[in-house]
Amino acid sequence: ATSPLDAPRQSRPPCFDPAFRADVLSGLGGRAKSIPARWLYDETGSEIFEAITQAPEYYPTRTETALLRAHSADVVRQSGADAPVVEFGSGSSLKTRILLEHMPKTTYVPIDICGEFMDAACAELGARFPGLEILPVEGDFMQEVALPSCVKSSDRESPEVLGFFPGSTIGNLLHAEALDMLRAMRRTLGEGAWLLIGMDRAKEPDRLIAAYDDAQGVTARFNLNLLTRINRELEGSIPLDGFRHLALWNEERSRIEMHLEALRDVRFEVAGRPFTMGHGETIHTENCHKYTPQGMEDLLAAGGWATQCHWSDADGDYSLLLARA
Ligand code: AVJ
Repeated sequence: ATSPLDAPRQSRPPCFDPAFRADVLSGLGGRAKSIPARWLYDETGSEIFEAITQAPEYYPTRTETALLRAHSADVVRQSGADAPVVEFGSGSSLKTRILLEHMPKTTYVPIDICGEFMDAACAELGARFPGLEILPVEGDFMQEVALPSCVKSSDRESPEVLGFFPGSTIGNLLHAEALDMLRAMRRTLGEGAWLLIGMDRAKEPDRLIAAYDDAQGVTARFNLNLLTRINRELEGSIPLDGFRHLALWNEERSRIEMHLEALRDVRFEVAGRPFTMGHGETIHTENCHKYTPQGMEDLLAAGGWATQCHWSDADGDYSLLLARA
């Protein structure tokens, strides 16, 4: 039975995480303000991100999708069509479907911190591939994750596992974090496992900036949605018209940075605490690292993964790599 006192709980968004409050308060409290990029992806943020992938300037998704179409058969020839597929992050549906077309009867294991986000993706894939066994695992893939016992590579009876990490999501991480994650993935999947990973290449800054500051303003909405989320979930009073989206190329670190820039001096509260920002001051909200072809293979190698195949498009914009533990 629910009493009126329970009512506010029901309005709590799915996967509400007390870490959001902690990250925002500490991120706004310091001198150089920053909030981890993972908080951009609430329900609205995830929807806006889907719209970004359709923007004409945002080349990564369509380029990676074409690479997957061209090379999935190759991948599966090496891993075997029975290799369990372990996806890090819950199915970015279309890309996952392209791969699974070639292995419709295998086991699919999406790993995501949010079980609720996985449900929809799994239902869709289940309808599409009736022979597919789907075993979602709730967990943080920045650490070793315990897989269902039937999918472990180290079990010699079972086929080798194929890890899948598309989208150049690795680019969100700093070098040391990316290394830790690759090592954790190796522990999760076991020796002999395969990893199919997408990574974006460094290129002319103008094209990169356009991809992260599209003319239609979709990426701007995506970034500014973080402020809306803070206002809603953390009782914030941040003036939305006091900020603008900023995408800059950091040449030294070879990354696009997204920031929210204050357009004037602003003062606001979050979770009952006061904050002030000066005109021009920014909140750093995301890093998107871009790699050289050799840099990708070096990063994978340092994380315990030997590159077996390295595919790119004709313009050399994006890489799809198949590596082995
Ligand atoms: C989902 C992390 C791969 O870095 O390109 C796109 C996120 N941010 N536009 C990327 C993003 C702004 C995207 N990843």
